[in-house]
Amino acid sequence: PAKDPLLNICMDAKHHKTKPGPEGMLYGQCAPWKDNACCTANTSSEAHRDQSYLYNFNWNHCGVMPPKCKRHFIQDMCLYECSPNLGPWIDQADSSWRRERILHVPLCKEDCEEWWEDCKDYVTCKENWHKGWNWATGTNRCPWGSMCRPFTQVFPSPKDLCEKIWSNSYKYTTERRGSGRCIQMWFDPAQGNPNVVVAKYYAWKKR
Ligand code: FOL
Repeated sequence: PAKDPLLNICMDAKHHKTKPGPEGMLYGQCAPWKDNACCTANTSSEAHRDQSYLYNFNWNHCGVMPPKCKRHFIQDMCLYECSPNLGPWIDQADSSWRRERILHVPLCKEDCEEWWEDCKDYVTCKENWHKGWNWATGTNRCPWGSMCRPFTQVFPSPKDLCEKIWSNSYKYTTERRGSGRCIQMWFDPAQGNPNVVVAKYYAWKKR
């Protein structure tokens, strides 16, 4: 059978490899993708750093982000940079720093809810973290006139967080982890990558 062009591919973005393949070692929370990844080992370790060269992005723009919250942002970055299973949701991007993006990736309910739950105590000044920062110092700072507010005020529900923070990269779903119907940010690689069957299902639905 012909190979489906939406499966096992990498988006054309800032740090992605041209095609997925084994990496031997990926750093920390990105390790689950080591057998087949769109990120290099170097990108995987940068994804764990504050102010990494990847996007010069400052997580601590309204005070220090607690570790239990930051780990979800690291996991999101690992999925975004490393996953070869986001093909069905690759879309053209109208931005200076990438040609392609992901749009409406159906995120598993638990992954979204735990992210929101663990970040509830943090504070931020923006709902969309992709655009509109003040980059005058080389890193993102809150734009003039935007106030640091509790996370729960900026993102009243898990759906608000997962959908709005990265310009609709994700779609909030009520599908459960392990259902084969939603993408997992977190998984145990001992049982293989659960997102492979999810991409297959949605690639097939799109025909
Ligand atoms: N995670 C997910 N799931 N989806 C993503 O698209 C994603 N993107 C990033 C990180 N994790 C992600 C990359 N983050 C800028 C800000 C954040 C960022 C990349 C770049 C930035 O330079 N923003 C400028 C506008 C640049 C432009 O659009 O031309 C700004 O105005 O703040």
